[in-house]
Formats: sequence, C-alpha cells, structure tokens
Amino acid sequence: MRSTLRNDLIELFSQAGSEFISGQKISDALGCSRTAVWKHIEELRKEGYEVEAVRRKGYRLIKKPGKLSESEIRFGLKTEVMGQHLFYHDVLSSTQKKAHELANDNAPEGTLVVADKQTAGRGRMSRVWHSQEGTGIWMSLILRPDIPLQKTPQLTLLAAVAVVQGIEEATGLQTDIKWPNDILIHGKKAVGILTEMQAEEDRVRSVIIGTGINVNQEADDFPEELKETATSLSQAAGEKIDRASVMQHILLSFEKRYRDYLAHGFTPIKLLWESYALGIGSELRARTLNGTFYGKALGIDEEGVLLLETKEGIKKIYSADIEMGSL
Ligand code: BT5
Repeated sequence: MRSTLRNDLIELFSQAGSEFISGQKISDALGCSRTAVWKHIEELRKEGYEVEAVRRKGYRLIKKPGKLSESEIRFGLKTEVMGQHLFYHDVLSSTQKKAHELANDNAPEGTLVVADKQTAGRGRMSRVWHSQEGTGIWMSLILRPDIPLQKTPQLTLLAAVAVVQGIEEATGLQTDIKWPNDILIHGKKAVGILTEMQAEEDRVRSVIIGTGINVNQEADDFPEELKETATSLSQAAGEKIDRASVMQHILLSFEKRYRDYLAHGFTPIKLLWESYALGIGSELRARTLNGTFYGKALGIDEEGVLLLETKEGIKKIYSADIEMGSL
C-alpha cells in the first residue's frame, strides 16, 4: 500500500531534523486535519518510527526503524520505474532466485526484490554471498532492455556506476570500482554485483541485477574467511547508515544512468565508469575459466570488456577475478 501523505509526513520530519514541528504546521503542509495527522503518526509508530510528541511544541522524529520494511523503502523513493514494483521479504534463500521466478511470471521492468536476510545468497559461479540479517542491502532488480545478448555485461558496469554514485549521494563516502563487479573501500570489498539473464534465441527476455551491499556490519560480523577482505559502509563512515536511503539513492541513480544508456548507448556510462575504476593503467592478474593472464589493464572497450596488454598481445577479458597490487 502506498500513502503519499505518510510519505510527505516523513519528508517533513526529515527536513525538520531534530526540531519540533507543530501539529498545525503539519496539517497545513499536508492539507489534512490534525486528527488525521495524529492517526498517521500512530501508524508510523506501529512501523517502528519513534516520534516524540510534546504539548505546545508538536512532534519530532527521533528514530527511523532500523529494520527494513516495504514502506521504509517506498517512502522517499523518487524513481518512476526502478523499485516501484517492490517485493520485500524478511528472509529469502536468494533475491536472485525470487527475481528469476517473478521475471518468468512477466514481472515488469523495475521490479525489485529485497530481503533483510538471505540464507543462500550467491555470487558468481555459485559462490556463497554472506548475507547476514539486518545489516546489508540484498536486492535484485529486473530489467527488460531491448539489447543484444552480448551487451548485457555493460549493465554490470552501469550498475556499478549507479551504486558508487548512490552511495556517495546518500553517505558522502567515496568508493572504487574493481572490474567487473566489485566495489571497494580502501581496497576491501563492500559491494558485489551479480548480473544474470534470461534469453530466448538471441533476444534478452530479462536481465537480473543482484546487488549485495555491506552496510552496517561491524568487523566481527563477517565470517573468518572474509575478515581480511570485506568491509562495510558503516565501518568506513564510523556511524550506522540508513539502508533505505542508500537503496533509494542507488535506484534513482540507476534509473538516470539506465535512461542515458538506452538513449545514448554505452559511451556516457563508460566515461563515468573509468572515472571510478581502480587499476586501469596498472599491472594485474586476471584469473579466467580459460587460464590466468598477467598484463597491464588498458581499459575497457565499447562492449565493457577488459583489455589486457600481455606479452603475447592484447587480450580481451570477458569475465575474471582480478588481483592487483603486489603480484
Ligand atoms: C559477487 O560475486 O560479488 C556478487 C555478489 C552478489 C550478491 C547479491 S545479494 C542480492 C543478490 N542475491 C543473491 O543471491 N546474490 C545477489 P563474486 O565476484 O563471485 O564474489 C563472491 C566472493 O565474495 C565470495 O567467494 C567471497 O570471497 C566474497 N564475499 C562473500 N560474501 C561477501 C560479503 N558479504 N562481503 C564481501 N565479500 C563477500
């Protein structure tokens, strides 16, 4: 259910920060009676918002619910398409799996699946994606682009740009992209992106972009094998971060970039991507299914493929795990 009134109410509270707003002011701004204001505030409280009410001063928002909820994600979401069909679950095996099912059932472009916890979150090649409850953003977005199959990897790079921009807009944190699907903070992985597709003949039926973002994990929350390599936005920011706000900024940024992409092709995305990418111009090791290659990363081509200058000549890398730094 969507209530623009409650949406506006949250917006008002957000603008007021720690200041009180009088009931009269709220009812004027929303164009409803003071009794209606009170009713909406009661509903917000039921959803976990802490609203303080003081006689003659009015109301102020003390805390948004820490737990994600459908309305938390919806309120303040300024997109037209992305995330407007929203499926929120407290627990799922994997948001990717659910999104594939929905895509098979003709879910429209922009359908978003979000879970507070995944019991079988996955990375590329069936690797495990650690998706603890209450800490991260685990989401999958369904797209229906009219593009040839070989162009779908470009959408991973587009998603990475949107995530970097969304994180920066929501938190001020600067992050780096490591080709093709990692986003790092100070060299540690904070985000992984998994692009999967459904195709018929050579036509794309749907592309499903899965994004896993570590938001509020403490260092000890990660399993032993990830402690050295993983980080979270809150570790970098030094404070807890509102997951819904990060998600909303990413979806908005994604929508803008995706429109650019459909209208003007990959070039505008490529330029942005390069400005956030790590390791271009440096030596790296690319582990692919067909072997490991060393060389200098020259950049990406118009398809989004990594160009590696090896001793044997320039090699096109379609998919790989990249190691940089001291090789
Ligand atoms: C990825 O794979 O990085 C893509 C991850 C996509 C996860 C999202 S969550 C929502 C959606 N639903 C899903 O089921 N999946 C998507 P890859 O490049 O293969 O990296 C996987 C590797 O990252 C693992 O083998 C671990 O080493 C590491 N890893 C696992 N969980 C991590 C975490 N939470 N933070 C940082 N690194 C992690």
